[in-house]
Amino acid sequence: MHWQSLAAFVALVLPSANALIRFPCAQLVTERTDPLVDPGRVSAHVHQVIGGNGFNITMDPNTDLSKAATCTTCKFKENKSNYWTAVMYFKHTNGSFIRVPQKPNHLTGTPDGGMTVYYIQPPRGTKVTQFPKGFRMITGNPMIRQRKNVDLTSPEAYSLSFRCWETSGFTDASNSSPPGAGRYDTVNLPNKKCNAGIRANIFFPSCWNGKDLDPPDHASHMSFFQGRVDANAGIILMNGNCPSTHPVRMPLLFFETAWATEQFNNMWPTDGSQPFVLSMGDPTGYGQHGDYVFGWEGDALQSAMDNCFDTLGLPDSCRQLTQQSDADMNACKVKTVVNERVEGQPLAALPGCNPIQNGPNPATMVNNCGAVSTTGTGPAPTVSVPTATVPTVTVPTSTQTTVVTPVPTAPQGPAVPKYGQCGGIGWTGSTVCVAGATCQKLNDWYSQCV
Ligand SMILES: *[C@@H]1O[C@H](CO)[C@@H](O)[C@H](O)[C@H]1NC(C)=O
Ligand SMILES: *[C@@H]1O[C@H](CO)[C@@H](O)[C@H](O)[C@H]1NC(C)=O
Ligand SMILES: CC(=O)N[C@H]1CO[C@H](CO)[C@@H](O)[C@@H]1O
Repeated sequence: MHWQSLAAFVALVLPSANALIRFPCAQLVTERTDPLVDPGRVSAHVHQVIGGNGFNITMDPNTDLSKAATCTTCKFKENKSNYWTAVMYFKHTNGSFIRVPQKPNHLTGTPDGGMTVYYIQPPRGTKVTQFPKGFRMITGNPMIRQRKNVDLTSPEAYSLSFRCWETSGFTDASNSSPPGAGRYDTVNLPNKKCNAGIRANIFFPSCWNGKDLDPPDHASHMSFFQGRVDANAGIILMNGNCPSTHPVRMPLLFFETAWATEQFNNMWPTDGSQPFVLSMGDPTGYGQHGDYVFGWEGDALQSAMDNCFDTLGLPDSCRQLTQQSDADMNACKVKTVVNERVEGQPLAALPGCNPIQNGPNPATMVNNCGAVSTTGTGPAPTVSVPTATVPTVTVPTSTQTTVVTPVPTAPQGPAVPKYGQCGGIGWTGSTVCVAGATCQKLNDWYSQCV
């Protein structure tokens, strides 16, 4: 978002600006796990996960993540929460799927992929309560393929969207309207080329029923606040009452993910149809969803909410919290537990059983397609393994993503930069890391210089 213009907008239009904290979190792991929806099993589709290294295929709600995790990919160390969303793939006209890399958002430093997380306070004077220990929630529905039938002026209608960045500058027009609002945002995936990439915007509901930490549907304990949304402002700074069924006002949790779709703009199909698809086989974008597992230490989040009142949310202005370096964020990783290839090379199919389903009817679950189903004991991955002739996947060098170029020829090239790939089945590139980094195996398919 273009903060100066937002700040100006706020000063002019809104009676009080909501304060917030906003911080980058690098990628922790990308694989088919979802400890909320599919605890203990391989999940239906690929997720990109950020946050503390207490993340696992099963996460006991009684485990205190702030103690179980020893590091986090987020800027603030106190935050051992986990956050995840679907992953975006580019579908080439030849049928191959290539993971779209994530890139750093504006003013977030150099995180290795990942997301920007916001905790937005209600206007001054409204009490905000931090999420309790064991709290979890999901927003969005991966199965839907058309716009959800909600009042189009309601906060929910503005909660999930995509920003089409026309240019990359921080103060440029296509970065100036608040997320979910203005003419550059759509609820579906943009149906045109976005020259500077696409940012996914996910707002969670912020009113809690005060009772359930994580009901079976992971969602009914939360509600959006009430009120009519100003179409030019969206909900980021909106005030609204919580409904009587869900009276407890929590921080408004918001994720931004910056997808480097621009590098595929010269490979669009000639019929002009948009070629991006979310990992659940969703080419519409309506199935966008986000997951949250609370894991802050003690009352660290409450203290930040009660004491940090920067309307720009800059980490430096929240002295209550402890920052760590980008290098330390990027070094926190967990090993994958699902033995399949999900990135770094063209895939013959989306991981899992996720044929593309265009809708408008809800997608149906496909089972028994031969994909890995159970950790350790399932059948071998059916995705093709790279061969000596695997072609080059181009990634921008300016962004630190873990999707790295497989080199078809030389078995040893120049030293691999930090966080680059240095090994894995079929890897023919260099296995030597730059000075100060060592090659660490994350799974059979991927080793990384850390
Ligand atoms: C993740 O779960 C597996 C299987 O339950 C366990 O072996 C492993 O130690 C866990 N990893 C972490 C980081 O807790
Ligand atoms: C499809 O094209 C991409 C880009 O050139 C390439 O990387 C991939 O290997 C191709 N897939 C097949 C099945 O030929
Ligand atoms: C306030 C606090 O306890 N901060 C801790 C956050 O987590 C790191 C480890 O990642 C500890 O070193 C800090 O003491």
